[in-house]
Amino acid sequence: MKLNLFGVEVEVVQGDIAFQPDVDAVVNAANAYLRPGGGVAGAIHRAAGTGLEEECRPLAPIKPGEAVITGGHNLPNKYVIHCLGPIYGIDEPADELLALCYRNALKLAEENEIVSIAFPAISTGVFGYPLEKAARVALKTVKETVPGLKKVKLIRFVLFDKKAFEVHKKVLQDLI
Ligand code: AR6
Repeated sequence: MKLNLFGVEVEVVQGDIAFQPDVDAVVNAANAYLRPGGGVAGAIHRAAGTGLEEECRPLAPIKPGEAVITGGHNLPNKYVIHCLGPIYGIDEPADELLALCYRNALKLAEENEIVSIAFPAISTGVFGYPLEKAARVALKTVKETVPGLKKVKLIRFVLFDKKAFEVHKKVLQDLI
């Protein structure tokens, strides 16, 4: 599903964040130490190779809501933007910290003249954020941010499973 908001394509697809060869940047649902882990971080670091971990080391640790940018190494993307989402029930206020991830990632994208960017559903795996709540925060934040974007023309949400994909599609439809 795809729609145009203020000249920016906002798209929701089912797929693997580590295999998005047609976008400039992919976003990592990182851990504070920017190390490989499970889920998205594991997939991104596996595909990028150990050079990514080395580039990440001096940038860590990061705080919930923060984002940092690196090269894509062996990924098909020029950049990786690493965001630390809130651990649900621990890092508060969760909705504000999650929104901050998306805002900070898009800010870095603008600063680096990134035209296309793909996000996973940050915090909805190991960090336990309820899927629909997280989708509402993510898509609302993107909707609020797009009018100010000058460089970014495509924002893609890449959902791993069908359920997450359906939830994000519904939330995007509700927002318009
Ligand atoms: N592509 C797209 N989405 C994925 C993929 C993939 N390859 N793999 C999982 N997902 P998570 P978090 C979905 O746990 O909750 C890591 O170990 C997954 O189904 O990757 O922010 C880090 O090292 C879920 O909906 O990120 C951190 O310690 C969503 O992506 C911690 O987990 C996010 O799941 C971060 O936890």
